[in-house]
Amino acid sequence: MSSPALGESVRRRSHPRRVVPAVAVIPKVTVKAREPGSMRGIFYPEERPVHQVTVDGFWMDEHPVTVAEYRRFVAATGYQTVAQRPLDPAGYPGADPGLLVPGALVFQRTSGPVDLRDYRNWWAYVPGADWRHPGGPGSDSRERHPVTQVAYEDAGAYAAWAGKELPTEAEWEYAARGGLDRAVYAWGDEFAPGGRMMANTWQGQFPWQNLLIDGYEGTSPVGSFPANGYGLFDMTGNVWEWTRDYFTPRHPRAAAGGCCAPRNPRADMPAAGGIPAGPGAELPRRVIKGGSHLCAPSYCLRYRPAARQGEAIDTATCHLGFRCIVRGTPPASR
Ligand SMILES: [Ca+2]
Repeated sequence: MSSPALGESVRRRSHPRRVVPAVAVIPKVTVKAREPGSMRGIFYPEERPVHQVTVDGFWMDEHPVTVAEYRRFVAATGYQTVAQRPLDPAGYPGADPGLLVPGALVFQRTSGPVDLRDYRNWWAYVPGADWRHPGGPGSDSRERHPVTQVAYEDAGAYAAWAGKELPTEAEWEYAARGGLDRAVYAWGDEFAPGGRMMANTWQGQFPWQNLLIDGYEGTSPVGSFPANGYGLFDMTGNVWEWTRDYFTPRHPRAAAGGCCAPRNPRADMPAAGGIPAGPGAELPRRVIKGGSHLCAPSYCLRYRPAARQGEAIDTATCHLGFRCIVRGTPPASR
């Protein structure tokens, strides 16, 4: 994982720290609970077991980092994202040389139902796709939308420059719950209370029928849907968000007990079972949270605080972004 070293190099250049507004004072020493909503049949194995942890207070960006904010970082540092760099053929034995060019994964809506077991039916590696052109060359990156096509390293580099950090999974999930203990969604137990859409997800049959009941295909401007109880926008849907924790197929069993909740847990060691990356090598996966505009109940009901997924650290896609936190002393001039 190269983000700490990269972060240091960015910091040493003494660029001014640009900090976006951070709201949401999370009370100190709070206990959160994971409740995967099993009573409603909403439960994926990787969310188990339900357990409690304690997290200290922190400040969190009120919305995912936007394209405009990422643009300021790149303008100040000259930073080049993973998707903008050439690929090393040694790391991709047997790969089509035509695909070893800078690019990223772009979602392609299909014309009809496809085999949902094969993600290649709707994901395409598009040369030239990057944070400026999330849909590929010629596509635009709208300034108030979450930045996408950023790998884990790219998120860490921004956070270091901004004088912030990426949240742990526990911190992210606590913040997403907005004070609602054990609710299925970040706003309660009902997906669309009173018929009101609360987040940018996918309605219809994935990946071919997007009914657009929420008004958006693809990403939406940050803040387009109601904030949660902590004043945080887009903790659900729109884009998945990187956290700093390595992915494990389930939560630690030892944490399932009723006492002695671990304090500020973090997964600092990669688990076995990463993504193959060359002979004898694996790419570790980090936890991503929140779900995205591509999450549909028919395929991926993961727009819930408890839901989680592992993503290879070098992956950049059009539905994955991040936001930052500040631990300790609240920021004075955010
Ligand atoms: Ca949508």
